[in-house]
Amino acid sequence: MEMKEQLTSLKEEAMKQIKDSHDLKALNQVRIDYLGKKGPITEISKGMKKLPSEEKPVVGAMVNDVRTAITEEMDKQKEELERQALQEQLMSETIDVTLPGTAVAKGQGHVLTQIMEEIEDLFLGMGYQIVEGPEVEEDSYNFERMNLPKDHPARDMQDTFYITDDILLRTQTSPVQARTMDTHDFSKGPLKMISPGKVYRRDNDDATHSHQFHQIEGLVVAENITMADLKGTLEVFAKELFGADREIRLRPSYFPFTEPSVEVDVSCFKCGGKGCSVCKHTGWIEILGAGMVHPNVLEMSGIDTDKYSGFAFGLGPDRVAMLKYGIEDIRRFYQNDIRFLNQFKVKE
Ligand code: 2U9
Repeated sequence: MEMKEQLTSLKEEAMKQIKDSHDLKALNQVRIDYLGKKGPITEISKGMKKLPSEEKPVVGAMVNDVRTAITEEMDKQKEELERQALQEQLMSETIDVTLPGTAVAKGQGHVLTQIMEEIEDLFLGMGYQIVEGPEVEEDSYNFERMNLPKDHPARDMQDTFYITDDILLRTQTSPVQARTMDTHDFSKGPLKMISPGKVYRRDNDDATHSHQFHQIEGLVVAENITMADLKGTLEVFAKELFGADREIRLRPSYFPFTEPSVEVDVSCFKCGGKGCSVCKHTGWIEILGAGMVHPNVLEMSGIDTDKYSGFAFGLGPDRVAMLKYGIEDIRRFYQNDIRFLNQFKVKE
């Protein structure tokens, strides 16, 4: 039975070639070679016409079986090749998660922001609230409410950026305190606040002057507030900011908005008071102005001065940062030179 043998060997041959096909192209070639129009299976089908009629169904069934077997084997091999291809692709695309990453450059708060936040935290810890206010202010809040009427000679001390006759860039943050005193409900407890922020003076910029700098002012108004409360508060402040061994001393001074007024020195944090270049060989560094709030200032906010008194103080974070880090030019803070700013990295 020659045709049957032929079919059997064709099947075996095709199976072997399918197994040996290592890519889809080769596999497709096997399909063309065996099942194509000019392939042996088609030839055998055509030759069946010449067979005796009783053999036709037997051979016909065999042809179908062989074709089915080859087709099924091809599908299996195709699946296997695709599985292998996918596996190879997955392997080649593997990410090694243990490789070190690319470092992201991290910034930090500006050195002045760092100092101001340190001071804010300190006063928050003593129960003060932090209040901010407008930089464009009314003359009345900036000067008149600070006991400096329009014709007051002390106004010459502060050259001011006027926007109109009545509107200016604030020269201190005290107007924020005046606004807060206006609305504070003293029946609910004492007023304890600090106001940090930018202030402006019409100065020519040089190593020690900047037309825009920073201030933090503090204010406490309550019953029975005395100079002792002021001194105790500033002592805690100086020790926290400059070290536990620091001492303070008060020298008489004058501000229109406080009476009496003092200038506050802290013992030198560099030499401990012996005298060095930082303290200009005096052992003391001036860091604050302060005093008991002038009764006129309290009265302008409608506060009963028979019942209430207060203390206030002011300091310049620019100056504090310059002292702390030995920075000799205030303009450094405002030039935004990244090499300067990056020296004040916050330790993690
Ligand atoms: C109210 C009443 C009084 C705030 C005060 C100073 C003294 C002071 C300077 C320090 C260096 C400004 O930053 S600086 O240039 N400030 O000397 N400031 S008492 O007095 C007030 C504030 C608010 C209602």
